[in-house]
Amino acid sequence: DPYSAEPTRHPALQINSLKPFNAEPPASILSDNYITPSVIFFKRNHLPVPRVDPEAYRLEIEGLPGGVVSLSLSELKSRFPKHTITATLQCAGNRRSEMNEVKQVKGLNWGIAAISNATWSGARLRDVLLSYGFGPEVAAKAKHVQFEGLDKDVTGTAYGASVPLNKAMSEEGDVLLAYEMNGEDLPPDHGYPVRVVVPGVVGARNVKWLGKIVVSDEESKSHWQQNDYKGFSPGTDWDTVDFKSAPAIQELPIQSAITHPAEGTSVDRSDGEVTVKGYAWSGGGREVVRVDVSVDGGKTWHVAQLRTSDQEQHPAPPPPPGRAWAWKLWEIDVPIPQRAQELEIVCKAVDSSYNTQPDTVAPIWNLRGVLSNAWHRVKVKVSE
Ligand code: MTE
Ligand code: MO
Repeated sequence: DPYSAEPTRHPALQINSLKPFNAEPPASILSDNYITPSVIFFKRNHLPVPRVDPEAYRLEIEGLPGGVVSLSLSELKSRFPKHTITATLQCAGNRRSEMNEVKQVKGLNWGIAAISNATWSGARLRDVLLSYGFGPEVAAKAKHVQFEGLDKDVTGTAYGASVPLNKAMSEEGDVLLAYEMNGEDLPPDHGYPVRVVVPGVVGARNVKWLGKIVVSDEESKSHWQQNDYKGFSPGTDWDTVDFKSAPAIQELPIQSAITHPAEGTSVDRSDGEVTVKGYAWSGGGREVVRVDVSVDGGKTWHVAQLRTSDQEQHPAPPPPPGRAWAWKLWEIDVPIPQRAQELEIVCKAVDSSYNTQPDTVAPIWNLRGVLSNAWHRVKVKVSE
C-alpha cells in the first residue's frame, strides 16, 4: 500500500478523501484562531505523503548558468537569511460543494474551509536564485519557475506546478522556500522538509516536499498546470472543453464566507441580535478593506469589524500595499428584524482594488468547480 506511511491526523478534521488524504476543519472552529493551528490547517494531497530523511534531502535547481545546483537542508537554512510571512492558502476548489448544488462538477466536495492561515519561515526563493547565478541573461529568456514535489504517482510522475518568473523574483513577491510553519518544522502533511510558499497565489502552486526547481521559458508540463486548475465558462462542458484555451489559475479572486452561525441552526429572538463571524481574503496581495453582512438575503447591509491578529487589542500593523497575504477574520452583531421567522445571512467582501464577490453561483459555475466565490449564504430559524 503506497499509503502505509501516512502521518496521524487530528480527529476533528472532516475527511473528504482518505487516500490521498484531503480534509478540512469544521467551519465552526476555523475562525477561532487568526493563525490556524497546523493540526487543523486544511490538507490537500494528490498522492501519498513522501517520508523524507532530512539528512539525505537535496533540493535541485536547474536553469541557472552554473549548471545544476544541489542544496542540502542545512545549507538552505544556513546560507540564506530566514524570512517570515503570514500567508493564507486557499485551494482552487474551496466552496466547490456550492457549485455542485447548481450542477454536478468534477472534484472533491469541499465546504468553506479549504482555506487556512499560517506563519511560514524560510529562505526567499529570490535570494537563492540570485546567489546561484540568476542574472540578466537568464531573465531575458526565462518566464517561469517550475516546482516539482517528491510525491510521485504509480508511474513515477511527480506533482508539479509553476509560477511566473516575475512573482518568484520580485522583491515584493515574498516567495519562500519554507522549512517552518507556525514556528515549527513543517508537518509531514504540509511538505516536510521544504515547500514553496507563493503568497497570494492558489494553493496548487505552493508545492510541498519540494525536490526540484527549474527556471524555464515554459510553464510546468504537469497535469495540474496544463489540464487542471483552470477556469471556464458555465457553457463549457467536458465534450467541448479545451484546456489550452484558458490560463492556469495563479492569483485568486476575492473571497469570504460565514463560519458562524451554522446553516439550519436557530437564533433566539429574545437575544435581539445575531452574532455573525467569518473570514475574508483576496489573492495577489490585495487587502480586504470591507466585509458587508446582511441578515435579510441582501436587502439591507451592515459593515463587519475586521480582525488581523489573535489578540483583538493588538492588531497587526497594516501590510505594505500589494502585500496583504493574510486573511482577515470578521465579526458583527446584527439586530434580528422584527417579524422575521427565518434569516438569510449573507456576506461579501471588498478588496483594495474594489473587487467584490458575485451574488450567485450559477453565472460563475464551471465544470471543475474552481473559483467558487459567490456571496456566502446561511439560513437560520428565529425561535420565539
Ligand atoms: N504539492 C505537492 N507536492 N503535492 C500536492 O498534492 N497539492 C497542492 C499544493 N501543493 C499538492 C502540493 C494543492 S492543490 C493545494 S490546495 C495545497 O498544496 C494544499 O496545501 P496544504 O495541504 O498545506 O493545505
Ligand atoms: Mo488545491
